[in-house]
Amino acid sequence: MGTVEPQVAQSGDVQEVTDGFHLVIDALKLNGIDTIFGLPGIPITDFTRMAQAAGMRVISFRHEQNAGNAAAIAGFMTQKPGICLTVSAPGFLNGLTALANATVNCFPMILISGSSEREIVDLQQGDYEEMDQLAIAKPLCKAAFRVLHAEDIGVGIARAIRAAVSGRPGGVYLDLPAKLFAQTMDAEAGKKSLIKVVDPAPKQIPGTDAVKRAVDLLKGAKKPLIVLGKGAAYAQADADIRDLIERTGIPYLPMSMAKGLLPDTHEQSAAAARSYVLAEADVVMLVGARLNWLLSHGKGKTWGGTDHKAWGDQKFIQIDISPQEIDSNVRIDAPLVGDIGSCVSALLAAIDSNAGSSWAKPPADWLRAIAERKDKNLAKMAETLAKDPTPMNFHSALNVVRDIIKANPDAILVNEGANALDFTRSIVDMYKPRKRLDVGTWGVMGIGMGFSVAAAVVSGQPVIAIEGDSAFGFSGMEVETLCRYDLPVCVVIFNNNGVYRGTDVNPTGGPDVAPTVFVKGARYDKLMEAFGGVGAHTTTPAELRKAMEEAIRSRKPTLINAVIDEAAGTESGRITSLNPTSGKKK
Ligand SMILES: Cc1ncc(C[n+]2csc(CCOP(=O)(O)OP(=O)(O)O)c2C)c(N)n1
Ligand SMILES: [Mg+2]
Repeated sequence: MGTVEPQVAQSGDVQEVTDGFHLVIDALKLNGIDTIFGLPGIPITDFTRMAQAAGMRVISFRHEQNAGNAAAIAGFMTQKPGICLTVSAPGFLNGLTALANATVNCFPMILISGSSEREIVDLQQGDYEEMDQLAIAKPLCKAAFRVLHAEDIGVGIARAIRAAVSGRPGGVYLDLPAKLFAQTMDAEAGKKSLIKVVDPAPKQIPGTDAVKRAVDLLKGAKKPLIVLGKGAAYAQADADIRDLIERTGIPYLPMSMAKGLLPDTHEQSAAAARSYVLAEADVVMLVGARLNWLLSHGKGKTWGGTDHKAWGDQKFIQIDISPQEIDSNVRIDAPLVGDIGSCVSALLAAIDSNAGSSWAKPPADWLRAIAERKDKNLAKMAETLAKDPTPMNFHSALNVVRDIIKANPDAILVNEGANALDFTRSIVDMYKPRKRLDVGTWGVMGIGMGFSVAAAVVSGQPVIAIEGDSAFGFSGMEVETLCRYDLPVCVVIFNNNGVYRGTDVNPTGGPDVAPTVFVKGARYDKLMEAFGGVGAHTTTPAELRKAMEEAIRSRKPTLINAVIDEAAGTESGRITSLNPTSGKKK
């Protein structure tokens, strides 16, 4: 229990007192939270010092958005809310994008912001960094709280933790006004006011009728398919999920951050036949995957519909912790609402009692049709990867990354960009759960260095960040953070001189370059060298391989500038079609 200097009470007795600073630290520690990602300043500078003095890991960033992204992904990796700590108004706003992104992605995090004096803020009298932060945060996160009195800190932290991790996880805002930190109270009473949260993310057991409905649908399927989302990865029910897939023999598709839940090389993976299985499957079981844009909203031609809005003929089973997710885009025939661990184990039990060891594998012609397409596509891919063009392109560079991850399956792969994202996702196999961290539901740029810092801090494993040159720019200054904490992060920048490609020209012929084009031939490796890390400039797969192997071996912060053919990418990578095109006749 942190206390401040003893004070002499009116009675003359020496009274141990504590204060807001220490109560917040004690409340976090009591709940097993040992790391804070943040950026100091008024009113939280002393707080960061005291937290460090109390044995917490305080990781300071160069911009709050990166601290927020770090907190969010730490939450995803650990199932404990990641903590981001910011100063008032501008610091808070800088952290807010990460909070909103965490909420959209169902990552548990708590954004703790210091705030200015309530009385002045509420009368809008112009305080230092005045802003009604609570009101602004509220619509962008799962829950938002403010604590005004030291004796309420325990409750405030407990509510924030529960809101972040229970049910569907998400972002929580906790507003701590400057005055709160300085408040004092009796140390013993303070200690008693803290709450160690019991069972912060209670199991949610699915109903037996819902389980039966799902099993019956699966049993009758001629062309079943399982889609694993990042909710399935978050659940840490890895063994049961694998068991379910292997015992039923049903082909599965991993969404991006579910890659590695089973090794991507697993024979039941249908990833290399994605468009075929989505259009053809007759029963699709979604496990922690939402039917959002990433799955074409469960309808249209992707799903065998006759036009872009038409529903296909398949039936859906959906495992999700949130009842409101069900029927959000198309009809869900068998909703299975509960936490993924409980749902999957209930399914396994039902399958056992239903069929014992005699659960029939899916019809052979379905498996054969998938295998044929897979083999064809994988052979085509192998051919492309074997090429060694000059200049290096996404494929020849990623052939190297693919080998490095295969040799280092515990390494964590962070990935952002457009082409740099899409090609990496499809080419680089993952072998273990929660090793691929990327732009998620929004396709947001800027997660790169925040995710990398957190991944290294939380896991101690080497991190490889595959970054588009544009994507990297959003958080690039954090290479100093990588060096400051000496983190085993190898940043590889796929440098194609711009957003999507480096070949656009200004149609006017004027001196400004096109909006998508950067300084050509930039040497990002020198940025890392500026802070004492290792920089490498590579133009061939052989050079890239050598530099990556050295980075993994040395565990030194490394930045590899990988020069990629500036004409190799496509507009927006795989999602070109989402760009609006004018209906105006030319
Ligand atoms: C916060 C944010 N701003 C802008 C975008 C739009 N955007 C999508 S991908 C991308 C960058 C693509 O370029 P790069 O990272 O160099 O990848 P490349 O395709 O060139 O490999 C941008 C700016 C976004 N997704 N998120
Ligand atoms: Mg680029």
